[in-house]
Amino acid sequence: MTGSDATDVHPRGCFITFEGGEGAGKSTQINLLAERLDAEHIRALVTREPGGSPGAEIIRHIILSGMGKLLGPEAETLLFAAARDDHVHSVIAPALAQGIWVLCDRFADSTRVYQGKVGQVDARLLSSLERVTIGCLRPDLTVILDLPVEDGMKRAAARRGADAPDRFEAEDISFHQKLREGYREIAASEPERCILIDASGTQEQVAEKVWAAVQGRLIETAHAAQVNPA
Ligand code: Z5A
Repeated sequence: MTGSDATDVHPRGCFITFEGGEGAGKSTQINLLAERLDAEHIRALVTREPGGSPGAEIIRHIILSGMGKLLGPEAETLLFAAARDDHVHSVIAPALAQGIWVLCDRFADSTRVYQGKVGQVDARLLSSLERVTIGCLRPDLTVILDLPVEDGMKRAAARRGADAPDRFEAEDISFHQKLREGYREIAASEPERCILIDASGTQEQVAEKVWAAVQGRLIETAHAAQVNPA
């Protein structure tokens, strides 16, 4: 497939989100996927949440410093929503409209799991905020990297070295266990959108599984639509 093929068969870029617990390998895999898409001449933008736009990066700093937690769970949720609103409207939606693929490290499922399932923030508040911030925008594919909690925490600690843990890294093991359950529930309830990938292999083994999902669910589907238009 060439770059022009990719945008021709899919006028709007594909939107892929990566989710999972701490240290699951999202950043690593998103960058490997971007390299693979580049080799296929598919234009892709790598971004992240919270953050991804200048305004949202400022909010990220406030959240990860622990300041948001001091304001309470609802106010911290509003900070995530404000960051997402800016990111979606100034970065994600314009890129997709230009046919650029967007690979986002965490998105709305993180709010559902961290603030909803684990943080117990009212589901009505979460769904109202989701409606305002993302509207009808849904990922075409969500890759959920699944890893035993202890392994993810070990990976994250090794990467962090002597640095202090951030707001979420500092939470205890039961918090991270609930996160894992929350992601597995989402994967089971939305199989058309989500794929749960065992992230315990080597980076290369995991990358092969991610690529197989992207090829099977997005690239081949786009080809089929081109060959057999509705
Ligand atoms: N949050 C929220 O509460 N609500 C929301 O709506 C949103 C987010 C959007 C952002 O943290 C925090 O915000 C996040 C949820 C919350 N909290 N946590 N924790 P972040 O962006 O700073 O961090 P993160 O998203 O959790 O990612 P991470 O911990 O940095 O990990 P990762 O991206 O999944 O993993 P990695 O950096 O690719 O890999 C970690 C290390 O493992 C690294 O040294 C790699 O080289 C190594 N690695 C990667 N893959 C492998 C394999 N396969 N084998 C061995 N080692 C590996």
